Amino acid sequence: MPVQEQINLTRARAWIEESTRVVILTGAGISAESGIPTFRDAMDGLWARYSAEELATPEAWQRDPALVSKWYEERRRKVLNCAPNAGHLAIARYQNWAKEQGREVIVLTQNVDGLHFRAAKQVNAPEDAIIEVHGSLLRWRCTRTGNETTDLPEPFERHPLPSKFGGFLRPGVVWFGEALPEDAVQRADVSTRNCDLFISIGTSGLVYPAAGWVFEAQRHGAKTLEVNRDPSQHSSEFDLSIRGMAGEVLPSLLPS
Ligand code: BV8
Repeated sequence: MPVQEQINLTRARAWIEESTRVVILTGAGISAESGIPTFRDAMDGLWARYSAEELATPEAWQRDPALVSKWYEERRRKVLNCAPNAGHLAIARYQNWAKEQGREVIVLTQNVDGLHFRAAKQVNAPEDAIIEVHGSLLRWRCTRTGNETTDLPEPFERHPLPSKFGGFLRPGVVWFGEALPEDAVQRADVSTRNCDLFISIGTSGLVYPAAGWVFEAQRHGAKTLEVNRDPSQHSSEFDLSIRGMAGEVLPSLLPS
C-alpha cells in the first residue's frame, strides 16, 4: 500500500479509537467483492440496453411492470446466491466491539441486498443498528394494501406476481422520485447530527438525500472519513479519503 495510504490509515485508526458515536454510510461498492454489480457498473445481458436509473422508477413500473418485476427478481436471486464479504464482516465485528465498549455504531446502507444483516447474523452483531434507507430486494409489497412479504415462489410463476390482497407484488425498494421510509430518515437525521465520526464506504455520493448526510455530520462537528475504490463526487470534502477496496481496507481499519 502506498506510503500516503498507510499514513491515512494510521490517522483514521486513531479517529476510530477515540470516537464513541459513529455513523457508517455504505453503498454498492461494499457489496462489489461479494459479486454484486454496483449501480454504476454497466448492465449486461437482457439489461444491457437499460440503465438502472430508468428501471428503478415508478414510471418504469407503470409502463412495464413485467419487465421491472423480472429485473428485480433476477437481482434478488443473484443476491441470495452471494455472501457477505470481509468488508461487511469487519463492520459487523466493529459493531460488536463498540457495543462491548458502550459505544454506538449505526450503519445506514443504501444497498438493498440484505448483506449487512447476513453479516450481523454470522457474528451475532446487533441488527437494530442497521438501517436499509432504500429498502430491500428481499421484501416485496402489495400495490393495493402495502402489505410486505419475504415469502416468494422460486422462480416467480409470472411477472408481476399477484398478491393475495388483490394487487400485485412490487419490490420493497425506494425508487427514484419516491420518499425514503420515514423511520429511516428519522434515524439518519438523528444519528448524523449526533455522531462524532461519519464514515462513507463504497458509494459514488450521487444519490440524495443519502449523499448529503456527510455534510449534516460535518455541520454538527463530526470528523468525516471515506473509504472508496475511486474518487467519489465528494471525496475532496471529506476530512480524510482512503483509496482502496472495502474488503481489504476495513479489516485492518476497524477494531474487532
Ligand atoms: C427522494 C434502490 C424525495 C432501488 C436507489 C436532492 C434531495 C432529494 C432528492 C433529490 C435531490 N436531488 C435529486 C434528487 C432525486 C433523486 C436523486 O438523488 N437523483 C440523483 C440521480 C441525482 N433522489 C431520489 O429520488 C430519492 N428520493 O429524495 O424523494 C421525495 C420526498 C417526498 C415525497 C416524494 C419524493 C430516492 C433515491 C433512492 C433511489 N433508489 N436504490 C434499486 O436498487 O433498484 S438508489 C441506488 O443508487 C442505490 O441504492 C444507491 O443509493 C445509489 C447510488 O449508488 P452507489 O451505492 O453509490 O453505487 P455506485 O455504483 O454509484 O458507486 C459505487 C461506488 O463504490 C463507486 O464510487 C466505486 O468507486 C466504489 N467501489 C466499487 N467497488 C468497491 C468500491 N469501493 C470500495 N470497495 C470496493 N470493492
